[in-house]
Amino acid sequence: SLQLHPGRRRKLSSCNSIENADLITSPCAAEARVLVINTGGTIGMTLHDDVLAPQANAFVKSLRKLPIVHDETYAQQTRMYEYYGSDTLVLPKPAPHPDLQFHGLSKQNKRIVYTILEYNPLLDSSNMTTDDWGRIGKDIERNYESYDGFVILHGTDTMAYTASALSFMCEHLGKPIILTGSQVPIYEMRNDGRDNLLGALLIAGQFVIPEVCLYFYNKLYRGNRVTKVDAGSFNAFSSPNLPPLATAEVDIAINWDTVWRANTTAKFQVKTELNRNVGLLRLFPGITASTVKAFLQPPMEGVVLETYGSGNAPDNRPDLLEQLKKATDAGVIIINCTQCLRGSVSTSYATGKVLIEAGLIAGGDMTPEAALSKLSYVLAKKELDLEAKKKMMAENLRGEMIADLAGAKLCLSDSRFIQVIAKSLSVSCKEELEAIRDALTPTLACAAAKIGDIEALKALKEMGSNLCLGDYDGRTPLHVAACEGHLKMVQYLLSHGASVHAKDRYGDTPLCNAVRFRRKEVVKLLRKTGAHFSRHELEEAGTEMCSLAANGDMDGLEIWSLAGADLNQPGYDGQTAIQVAQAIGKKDVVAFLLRLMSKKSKSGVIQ
Ligand code: ASN
Repeated sequence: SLQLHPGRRRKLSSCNSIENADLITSPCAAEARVLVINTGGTIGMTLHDDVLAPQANAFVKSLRKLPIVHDETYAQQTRMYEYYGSDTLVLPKPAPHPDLQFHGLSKQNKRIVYTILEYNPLLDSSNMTTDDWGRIGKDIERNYESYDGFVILHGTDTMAYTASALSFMCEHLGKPIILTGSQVPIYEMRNDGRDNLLGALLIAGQFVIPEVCLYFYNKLYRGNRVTKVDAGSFNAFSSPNLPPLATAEVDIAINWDTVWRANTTAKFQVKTELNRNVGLLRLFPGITASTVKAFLQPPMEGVVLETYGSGNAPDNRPDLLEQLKKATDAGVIIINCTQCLRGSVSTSYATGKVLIEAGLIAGGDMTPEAALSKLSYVLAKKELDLEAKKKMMAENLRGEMIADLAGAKLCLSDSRFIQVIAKSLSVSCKEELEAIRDALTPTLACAAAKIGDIEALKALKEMGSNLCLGDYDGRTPLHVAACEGHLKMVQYLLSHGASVHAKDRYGDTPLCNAVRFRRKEVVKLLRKTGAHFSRHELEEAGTEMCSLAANGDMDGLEIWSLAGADLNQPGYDGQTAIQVAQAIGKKDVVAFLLRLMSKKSKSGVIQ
């Protein structure tokens, strides 16, 4: 019954008018096909002897009677069952949806035709094993080309594990795979199953989101980012470290920036080989070394160690650390994940550093579910040696973590930076791109400021770059533009958030730079915007102006004056510039200084 029925397509292809898509005589124009794999879970459970258990062969029959999820008239008039089989249903025609048109995915609202493949036995998800994950993966692979998207009905208890595992097993995925289920059976009067099923079907059928996702309570999440957080609420899942990929409120709003981008030309395939010698170990105060030792014994090959806070473990427990070190030396891969619901492991504490010394790999902001299934997937890769597997564990494979981009924040010559760029060109998610962008911005913006290329700065700004950021020497684009005397550029920067008070590593502000390079107009503009010398700089200016006076450098004196220096400020020996000029007989300088002073007193301090 899961065969594609090309006959229907061919027969109906004689209908040539898309405008007639809503007429039953021409259903071919706007249909999306979704395969629903029903693995079990509460959504299809009924009460037996006072406990909920899956009910076989009831789901399709029940849905067929629900007009909200099935349009029997359409099915009959288009002879749908003949072509797609009796386990196929079709959603009613949805109201026009502007979002779909906006994204150009579908000019028409599509009919979602969905075929249900029911597993036997149906499982409470507590009974799921890695074999079941493999079965789901293979069924998707087998039917991949016949459907636009896939919905997996699954119990909520282990849904986060299955979603994580499938995200890794499905390599080069190009279509949506959406897991959903419910907290209350769909047969109950008040239930969350109907909404969850409908939402998952609509998204799977109409949006090309090439990810394994989880849809629950009006939100679409990245599957490997979720965890079940509530046993008694319809809002059962949380994605603590990544915002939802979509929200289904009045409109279905897809957060396209966060959606994983296809990064390969390779064909979709499902890797069902999984290593089961993996485990989760949660640290707790007082855990004994023998517990840890026992846990890490062969055949254990990969462990997710759930540590405290930002990836910490006791650094006063050599017995414990020794067991961890012994295991990693023996080739066990241990991933450091936090027990906290939200946040990431870091090495800012001594108690975190000891784990790196013990050979652990930082798991970033991965959920334990994602880390465990990733281990299972990576360890099963027979073609890779241990080092390659470790490297893979530390990398962001499917958006399950924010890769360690610390290197990207250092400088361009850091080879890790280049690697990160190279990687992000092929593997990218919103967070990675933002980190790269932030790392590149200062350099690119300073380069643009140097040549006065406002268009380039505009482009950077449009990317969301912050033009106030300094480079490795703390030099901001405004510093550079001030040095070069690019007045328009300075103007642009000042009106787009650049700070006149930014100091580079030498303590210099853009005003200091403009004075040094004698950029008169820039100095004026900066002063107008509130730039000023520090008190210390103003004191130092005395000596500087004395030597300018001695050299007869009137341009220099004017610049200092424009920049706010007091022409009467004495130098290191107590003499002022005018006294120096008088002493050495530079009458023109004296006259110039007097003119400047009277001009200044007439017009106030700022020119
Ligand atoms: N025990 C059920 C399961 O995971 C829970 C549910 O689906 N709400 O199959």
